[in-house]
Amino acid sequence: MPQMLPMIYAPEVLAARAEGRPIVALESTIITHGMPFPDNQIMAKRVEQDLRDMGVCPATIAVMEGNIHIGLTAQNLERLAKTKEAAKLSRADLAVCVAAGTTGATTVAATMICAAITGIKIFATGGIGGVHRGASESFDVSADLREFALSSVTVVCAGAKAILDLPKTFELLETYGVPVIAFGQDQIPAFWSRESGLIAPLRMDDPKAIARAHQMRAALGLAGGQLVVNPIPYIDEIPNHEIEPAILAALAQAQAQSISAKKVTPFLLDYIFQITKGRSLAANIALMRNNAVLAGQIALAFGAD
Ligand code: PSU
Ligand code: MN
Repeated sequence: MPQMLPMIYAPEVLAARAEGRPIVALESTIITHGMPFPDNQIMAKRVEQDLRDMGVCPATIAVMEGNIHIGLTAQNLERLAKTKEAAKLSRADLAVCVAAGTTGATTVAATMICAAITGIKIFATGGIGGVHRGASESFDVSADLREFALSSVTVVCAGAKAILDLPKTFELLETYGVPVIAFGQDQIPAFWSRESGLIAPLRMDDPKAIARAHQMRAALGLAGGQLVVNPIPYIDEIPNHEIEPAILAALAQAQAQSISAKKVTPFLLDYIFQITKGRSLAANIALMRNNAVLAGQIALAFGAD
């Protein structure tokens, strides 16, 4: 590992490394830009504890005052959950934030980069970025998609949010050579809903098979990771016909207010949260916990290597 990088490992991550216990990375943009305080802090703590209960070490990743934190202490997690100053970091701005000594939360793309340089193979998130609806005009395509083709980390998510253009998102992943693996069902899930109407290119029902495929990709010398799309539990799902009107209202409002670039995803999430009176947030927390558990199972299947 490069010595000159300003990395700070949480004590529990160092202990897990020393004892050969598996580690799962977690992102921080979902904390700073994806959910309001205090739900964001409650969610992050609960997800971390879910992993500890399985014997897996959580490593929430964020940049704080220029240091790349691999795992956050409870105090740092609270500071991050409360701050309104954190930048939203992707591949383009991660190095600038570290060099400038400022604070930023890592998106899926930036979390993958940090996980890869520290040798963490598996990462759990809620939803990934993707091709936005209207992308043929706006060219708004999340940097997350290209990252799956570059950083060798297996990412567990609940699909792409239905605020996106799902067919285009998965077409682009195919172009980039990213394995998209539906867990336990044939369809790609759509974040708040279990079904998207799209059949996944690959399906696996066993976390061990996902771990083996990850290792084989590495053995073949293929760059990039795998994307595991894990359906939200039945009891927590919001059916498509119920969430779609909220999505359309949010998209119309984003257009009316000329919201663009990095602000789009947080704006839409917040607006949908307001319209659904918190139901979208409850679903988001449930699917995040569900993804962490699957990531933990895959991490246990990897073993300590
Ligand atoms: N999914 C969520 N909440 C979030 C995000 C995704 O449920 O906050 C964040 C992730 O960090 C993801 C980012 O990487 O949104 C994508 O942003 P953009 O569309 O600007 O690339
Ligand atoms: Mn974007």
